[in-house]
Amino acid sequence: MNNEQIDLKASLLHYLQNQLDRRFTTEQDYNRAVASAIRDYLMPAWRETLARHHHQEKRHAYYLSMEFLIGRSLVNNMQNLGIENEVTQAFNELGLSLESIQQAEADAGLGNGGLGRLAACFMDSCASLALPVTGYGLRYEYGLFRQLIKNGHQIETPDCWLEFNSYPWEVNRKEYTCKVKFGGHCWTHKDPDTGRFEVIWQADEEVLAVPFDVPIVGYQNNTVNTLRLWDANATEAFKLDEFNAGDYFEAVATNNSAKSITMVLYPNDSNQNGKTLRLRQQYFLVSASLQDVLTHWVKKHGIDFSQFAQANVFQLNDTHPSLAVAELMRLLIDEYQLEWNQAWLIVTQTMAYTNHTLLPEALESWPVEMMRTLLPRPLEIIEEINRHFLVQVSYKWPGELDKQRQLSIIDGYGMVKMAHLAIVGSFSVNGVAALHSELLKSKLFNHFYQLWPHKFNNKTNGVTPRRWIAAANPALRNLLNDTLGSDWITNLNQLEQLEAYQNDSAFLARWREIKQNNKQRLADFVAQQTGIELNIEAMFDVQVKRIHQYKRQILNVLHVIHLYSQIKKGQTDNWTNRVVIFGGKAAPGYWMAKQTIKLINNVAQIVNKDRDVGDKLKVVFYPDYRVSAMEMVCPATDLSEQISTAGKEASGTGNMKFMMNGALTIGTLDGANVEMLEALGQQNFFLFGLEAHQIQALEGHYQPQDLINQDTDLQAIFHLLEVGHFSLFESGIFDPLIASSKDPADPWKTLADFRSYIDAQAQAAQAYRDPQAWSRMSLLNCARSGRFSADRTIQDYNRDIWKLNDLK
Ligand code: 26Q
Repeated sequence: MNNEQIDLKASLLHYLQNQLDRRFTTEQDYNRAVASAIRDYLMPAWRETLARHHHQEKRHAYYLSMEFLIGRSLVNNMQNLGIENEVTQAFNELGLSLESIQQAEADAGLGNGGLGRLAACFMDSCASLALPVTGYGLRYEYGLFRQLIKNGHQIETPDCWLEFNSYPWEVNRKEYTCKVKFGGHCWTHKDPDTGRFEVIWQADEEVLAVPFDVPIVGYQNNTVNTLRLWDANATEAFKLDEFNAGDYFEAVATNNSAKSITMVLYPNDSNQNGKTLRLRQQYFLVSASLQDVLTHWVKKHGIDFSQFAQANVFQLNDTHPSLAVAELMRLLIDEYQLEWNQAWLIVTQTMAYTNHTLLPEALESWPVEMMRTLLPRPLEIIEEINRHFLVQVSYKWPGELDKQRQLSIIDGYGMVKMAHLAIVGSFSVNGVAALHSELLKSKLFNHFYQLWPHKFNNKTNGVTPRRWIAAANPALRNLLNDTLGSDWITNLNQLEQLEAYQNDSAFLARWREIKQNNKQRLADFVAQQTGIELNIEAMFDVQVKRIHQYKRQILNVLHVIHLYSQIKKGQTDNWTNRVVIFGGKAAPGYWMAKQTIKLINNVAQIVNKDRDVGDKLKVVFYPDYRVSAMEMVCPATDLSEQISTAGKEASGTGNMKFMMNGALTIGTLDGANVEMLEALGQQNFFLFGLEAHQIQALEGHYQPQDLINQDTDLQAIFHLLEVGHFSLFESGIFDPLIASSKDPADPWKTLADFRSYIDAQAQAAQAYRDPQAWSRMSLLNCARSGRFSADRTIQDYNRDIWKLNDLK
């Protein structure tokens, strides 16, 4: 302990004794006390990291994201600080259980799914690699909704994760508050002194952006990076105006309209909803963050921006923050008097865009007229960027007007295409898995690729082994430490050394014992939550992720019904018992996804209460799936379901968490599955289904009814569904779901992959019957997961895009 550091136990006691009445101390109170003590403890390292960033004239990267799906922080922060033993001991001495206090921490659910969790994993890796990277996001008062299941239906309730409107890990930095403009109009004015034409944006609303900083602790390296989350507030000036006018209620309403910007996270993850409030959120994030960076720059360098592009890089997490392209132009030109070309050079040398989806319905576009009302000046700049850009297009393809039409940032329907803005304004455009990046070049952004091939690159996703192995699976962590030493935590390729044990039966028995214990932990939790008793000798077959048609939970359900129907027919020779676990949230407005949840629950009801079925098959819907749920689920999984329609899942990251924890995968050649298979070899992966190009070739020729006619298993399944076996008193409720999978226009081609999926499932069941062989494959999955560490991903971003020096 260096002298600046505080005595943890004394500090903990201090926070505990500040409770006025100990009789009413709850686990939340203990949690807050220990979090506060640890936050104090990490303060010196945080301050030093900030000072290093400030004093060293080095490049700095900013990760701009509408989502950071952090989850809980206590265990991770203790682990990364290396103070687990000290804190545990202090707790023991106080007669308290650390375990239950850990569970009392609410998940910080400031994200929907993969994209938001990726941002959180990246923050961990950047800090652990001592890279100067700051995250910028929004401090939503309500994170992703909590999911209740009532009568099999999803019910959404608000996620009040901020107890008494505060978060123990954050620090309010109100001294860095800035103002963000909305609405009003612009006019041009000639500066009488300089003769320069200037645009004045007279806004009719200004909102305060108040930063709250969250520490991001690097793994035992004295580095604490910053995640800065903005909270929206009404400006005093506006309130005063209203009060002077005597309208008390109007004043309060103004306040509410400002506050509403960071009130709640939009809960759709693959569909844009076009709401004005979402656009306000996006601009609020971008404007506050860029002002923050520029203010800091000007304090240090004055208004000399000649070195700005050498010193700063912005990574845009999807198009959600792509207004940054226009906003950086605006600030440089309107606030700091740069010329258009100077400013454009800076923007196009500092912006880098990551795409996370190929689904057309998820590509963002905003009506020009909505932008004109809300963001008149940024819109003018976008229009000007587009004019310059279309000239470039016309040089590349002279006379080809359709090229201009296809590439234009503003389309013929008066919509601003945010991906086009992001590509035009960035020096780097990347996808998140090899296949995905190839499809971006050959399909979605092909014309842009022809124009600027050098911009396009791939950065296969990864996940942090600190959270997803060391913290989530302590038994595995201990085994790895005992066997390999502890270097794997920061150098995941070290896991390769596990291969030496692949034929060691004693080692494989320990391997299996860890899995069985983790399954018991999950089974206990499921029993307590749902009353369903699980037998841990059964194969735990898990699909947890957002509910979406492209992810094909329905295909999994068809398999479950197939198993059920086999059991009912007595076709159970060489049977492998299974527990099939589903978890995930549906966007509240996505009716088909919500029906899927209902179907899973109805099937579970029928299957679980059937005495003929018993332990042969159990079906569980795990309610309110979230980060902390995955921490319990992935170490307990035998078989991981990664069954999206090929060409639709950009990468997937849950697939990697399962692999690291020794689950085998049943999956299609989609997203990062392709690279997992490459690392594993076909013998260690249950591959099925059509490839992306075959799915495309099916377009226009897909005949699901023919597939049903050829397949008696499919017929049996549809028979049960259609006679209402799973909807006895809810006649017809699943008709639309059934109809969509039988529709020749089904974009997800579920039935095209049915037969090969059922066959792959049978192989998995067969393989599970040989525990030693299964454990060997399980071990190889872990051993070969090294390249899916987010540390590798971040090193790739840094080598090719950010070019930062580490500050070790
Ligand atoms: C857009 C506009 C308006 C409202 C909401 C949205 C919105 C919000 C979130 C659109 C998309 C998202 C999230 C997308 C997402 O999570 N994509 C996933 O990103 C992962 C990380 O790269 C990939 O692994 C997954 O394949 C991809 O689906």
